[in-house]
Amino acid sequence: MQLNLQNIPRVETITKADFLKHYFKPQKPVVIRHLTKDWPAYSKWSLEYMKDIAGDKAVPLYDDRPVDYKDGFNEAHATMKMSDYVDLLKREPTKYRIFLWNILKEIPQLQKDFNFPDIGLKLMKGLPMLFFGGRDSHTFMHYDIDLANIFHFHFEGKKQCILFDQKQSKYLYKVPHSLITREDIDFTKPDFEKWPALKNAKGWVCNLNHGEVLYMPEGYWHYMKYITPGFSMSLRAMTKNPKNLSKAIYNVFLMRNYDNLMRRIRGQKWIDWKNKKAVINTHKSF
Ligand SMILES: O=C(O)CCC(=O)C(=O)O
Repeated sequence: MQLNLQNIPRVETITKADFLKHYFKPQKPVVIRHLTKDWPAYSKWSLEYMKDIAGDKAVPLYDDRPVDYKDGFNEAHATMKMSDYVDLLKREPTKYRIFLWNILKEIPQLQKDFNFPDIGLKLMKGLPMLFFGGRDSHTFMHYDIDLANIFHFHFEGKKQCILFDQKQSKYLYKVPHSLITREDIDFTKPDFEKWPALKNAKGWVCNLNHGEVLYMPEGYWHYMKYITPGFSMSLRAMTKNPKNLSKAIYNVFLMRNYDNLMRRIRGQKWIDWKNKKAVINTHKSF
């Protein structure tokens, strides 16, 4: 048995009007194959180019260890020089990923290599973020704290993306007071004996190749698996839905601080309780 996933539609190009009508308004994902064809990044961006341009930068790295109460929110697990990291990615599979690396702050000249596409949404200019990963590494199933619309551009290699909308949360073993599902679920081949509610979830899947962009609607859950080493850039546009905006404000100002406080007070017991609650809540409602 496999997850109930349908292929995300793929288009070669798209007009602003069609994007808004067919994907943004109904909040459906889409892969656009040729949106980046006229960017310098399309021919320039590769792991080798990143090594040349940012080789001396110390980069924060994340692996797939479970959340520890001692870690701060999104706190890195290690750091390495970018040149050593790219060598590692090319040499062997590694769990180490770069997550949310702000290009403008770190390597401003990369800004000349791309533009903010005119797709009918106001993209946030200050927040282009980079993500890197090694063969077979993955990013846990999560959604973004601000429930933004995300345009996820992929470079070098192949990446699998599995998505669910927020209505599926009740089947996904969502950990309370967080933005993640149980980290021990392998969404590429889930154990349905252990996680039976996943049988009811309906989601989406695609493989992204060099230069392709995936549009992820507001608050969509995403699980990314790097099939080969590569990297991606996300551009985002704020949610336009008042309900999602209030959830984003709640997440940023209340949820995150409450969770940090509880980690300090209750330590690992808080994390263990949340993980148990993820199963109890899901099995209660499915
Ligand atoms: O590709 C990744 O490693 C994570 C991407 C992601 O979480 C995002 O674009 O919001």
